[in-house]
Amino acid sequence: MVRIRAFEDAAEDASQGGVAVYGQATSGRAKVRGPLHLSTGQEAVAAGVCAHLTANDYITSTHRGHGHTLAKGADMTRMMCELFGKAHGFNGGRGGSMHIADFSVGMLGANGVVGAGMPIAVGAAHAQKIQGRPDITACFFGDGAINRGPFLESLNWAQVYRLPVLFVCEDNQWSATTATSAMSAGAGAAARARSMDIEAVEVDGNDVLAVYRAAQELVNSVRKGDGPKLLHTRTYRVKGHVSVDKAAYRNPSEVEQALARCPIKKARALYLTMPGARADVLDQIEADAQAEIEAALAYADACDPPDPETAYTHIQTVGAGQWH
Ligand SMILES: Cc1ncc(C[n+]2csc(CCOP(=O)(O)OP(=O)(O)O)c2C)c(N)n1
Repeated sequence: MVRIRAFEDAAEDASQGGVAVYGQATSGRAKVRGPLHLSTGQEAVAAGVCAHLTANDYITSTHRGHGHTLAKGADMTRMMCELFGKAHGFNGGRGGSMHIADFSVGMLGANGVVGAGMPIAVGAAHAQKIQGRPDITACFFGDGAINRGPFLESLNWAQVYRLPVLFVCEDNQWSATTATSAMSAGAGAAARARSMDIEAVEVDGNDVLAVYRAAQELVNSVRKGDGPKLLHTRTYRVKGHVSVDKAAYRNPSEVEQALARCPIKKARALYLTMPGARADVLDQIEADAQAEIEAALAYADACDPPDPETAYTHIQTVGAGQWH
């Protein structure tokens, strides 16, 4: 959680033209350009779920995917390089924040199209089942995605074929500038899953222990071959929809309440109630994350962009069926 927070804070800063590593804000051009969707305050969902996944398990993610990717084991430096548009990035600097994929850790892709990761997850899980593998796929999606067709199709297909998928609804209560409650009929993701006889569990998404425990049971069950399950995590989107969005459309009091429920603060407080707990251990975890992000920023800043000679690589000439 602490590494994800460090990453999100640094990425936000870099998108505004400041680079935290130098200890000063620079007013020059932003190092990260384009839309940046931050998962600040939602770290417990990624951490609590991915803690139960092996390197061979898959995940699919959303447009807000940095946390899921880091929690699945992806390298922080390569992710920052991707945000900076540099050659060492996961996609050679061509994808940016919303198109990160790292197959080496089973991260099949962030996705700028809401809900589009869901059928990809189900396809991956179908392959896992056909191949008789012991692996599963965890599919992260937002509360807004449940109103799109891929949600219905994916849950249905996964249940009909009893596929090894854990659907994880990261319910941060907002869908861009609209409160999800204002546009979703019924009782939400869990109720819709139950209507298809898919077991669904609802949990406080800011309580990492609660997420961890609920995910543990569901992952074990999916891995055993019990078919798909759904975990509905209730959290909150602390930042605006994208980094430039000041979120003036919402009541500041709800943000304050969410900040008071910060999952990292909550986990810290809980740990310190335990016998033998040491605050210096937690301080060291934070210091390590800070050192790691500073090194990642420095590397990304110094790294070269993709060679202009390769500008047409990975481009398909539409109609000609030919890749360059
Ligand atoms: C198919 C599609 N429709 C609309 C959009 C524009 N859009 C981007 S993010 C977003 C809101 C998504 O909300 P949610 O799924 O709850 O995820 P969150 O942003 O809250 O993490 C919308 C409508 C899109 N990217 N794709």
